[in-house]
Amino acid sequence: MSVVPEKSGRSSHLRERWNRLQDRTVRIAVTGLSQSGKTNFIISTVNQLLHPTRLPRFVRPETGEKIEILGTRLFQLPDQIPPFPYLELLESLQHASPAWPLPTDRLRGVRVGIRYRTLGGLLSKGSDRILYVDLLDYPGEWLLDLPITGLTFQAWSETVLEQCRHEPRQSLAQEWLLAARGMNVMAPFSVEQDHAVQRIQRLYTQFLQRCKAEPYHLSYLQPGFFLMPGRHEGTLPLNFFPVPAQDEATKGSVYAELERRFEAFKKQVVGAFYRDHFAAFDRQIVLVDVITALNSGPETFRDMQKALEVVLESFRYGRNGLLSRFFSRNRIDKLVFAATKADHVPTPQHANLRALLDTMVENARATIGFKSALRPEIQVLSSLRCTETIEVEHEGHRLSCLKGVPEGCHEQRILYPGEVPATPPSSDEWGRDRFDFKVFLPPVGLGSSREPLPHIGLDLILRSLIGDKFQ
Ligand SMILES: Nc1nc2c(ncn2[C@@H]2O[C@H](COP(=O)(O)OP(=O)(O)OP(=O)(O)O)[C@@H](O)[C@H]2O)c(=O)[nH]1
Ligand SMILES: [Mg+2]
Repeated sequence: MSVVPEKSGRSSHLRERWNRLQDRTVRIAVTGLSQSGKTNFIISTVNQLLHPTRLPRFVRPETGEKIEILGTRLFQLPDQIPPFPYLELLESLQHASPAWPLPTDRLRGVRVGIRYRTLGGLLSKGSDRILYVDLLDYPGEWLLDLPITGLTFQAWSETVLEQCRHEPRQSLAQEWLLAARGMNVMAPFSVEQDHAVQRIQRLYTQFLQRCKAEPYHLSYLQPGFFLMPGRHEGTLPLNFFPVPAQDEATKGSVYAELERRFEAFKKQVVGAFYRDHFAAFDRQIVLVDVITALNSGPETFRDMQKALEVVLESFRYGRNGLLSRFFSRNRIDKLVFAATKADHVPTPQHANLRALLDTMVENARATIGFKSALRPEIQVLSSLRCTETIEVEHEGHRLSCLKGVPEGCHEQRILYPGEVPATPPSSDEWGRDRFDFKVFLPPVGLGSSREPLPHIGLDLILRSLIGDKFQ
């Protein structure tokens, strides 16, 4: 199978606008913090769409007429967004020794065209229609930077320094804090000073990386663009770090230069993302790896809760919201949150997983006073199902267990993974190593199957994201 490039230039631009007017393109943005499952979601979604006979039944929303899908095809996006390498990634998953995708730190996209017609009713006599489904993969870390745009350099610095007074950040922050305190930020800015700034910025970024990595898995880390710089890597607007407030920042000082770069970061990095990309998204799915957060303990879990509050800010439209700085019109009309890697727990626990994410999102909504007509929908998802649920008799009880190949093993095992709580655990409930959900490897032999990739919940998510777009 090949990917058909969409023609660029004026005619394609006009066709693009016409398609949009006709509601024939739906641009779905896929995000989530790193390793939440974005790339796998896009691989599997494209794969399901390219197996049209196995897609869920769609109906025309106004009339209930059935939709017949005549064929689907892969395209490149018509704009300048780098292509999502679907075929390459699928090949790796389907290899005799399957490999998960490598981490990605920038925006990428792919388009699937769905040719269809309505069955019965007047329109069946008309011509076929095409719905273009654009899927864009971008790091959720970028959404964490929206609140920064409402802060001064001093206010933002104080927020970060306050966070660093608590564990585990306090211990992890020692190196950059020591270096930052050793710098005279009131000194005149010079090439030598710039060298020192770069060094401290690197130490600060390493601190964020350590917070994000094993075993902490913290989520609320700013600026998210330091962790996922994408095309801004190494540029000046990313070259600053938080500094304690100064009585008077003299013109030409290091402090004044850091402040200037911070302001440039707000406009040229965060602003550019919201203006150039976010403003064009029609629908958004946010992937949340609740299971890894449970495994990592109470601090990580609470941190993820805080990150969810910040992520929701990007969907709070209105004249006074932070978003109104970048665009005026509300475009995203559907917002889905999905708990990923649901195959790490047996099927009977999916209801709890869903309820847990629902409560987390509801708590985030309540905390930030999110009262939008855009009500988040909650789903449970495994883009690539790596396990099977089986019932096992144990000491007179029936236990739902998982069969699959856990990471570090070479053969299938049957494991009882423990239970997912339906609500966030209270302080007493956390206990030592309370949760220990295992990671499973992709199934072998996917390449020889004519079936689409095995999944959990993708059909429901697809119905929700594109079902009403068949006209
Ligand atoms: N068992 C299982 N593991 C999954 C699934 N989806 C993702 N994973 C695991 O999660 C890891 C990250 O998945 P990706 O799709 O690369 O996640 P991402 O959000 O694109 O990650 P970054 O690009 O690093 O931000 C994979 O390497 C797998 O280990 C799934 O459906 N089932
Ligand atoms: Mg990725």
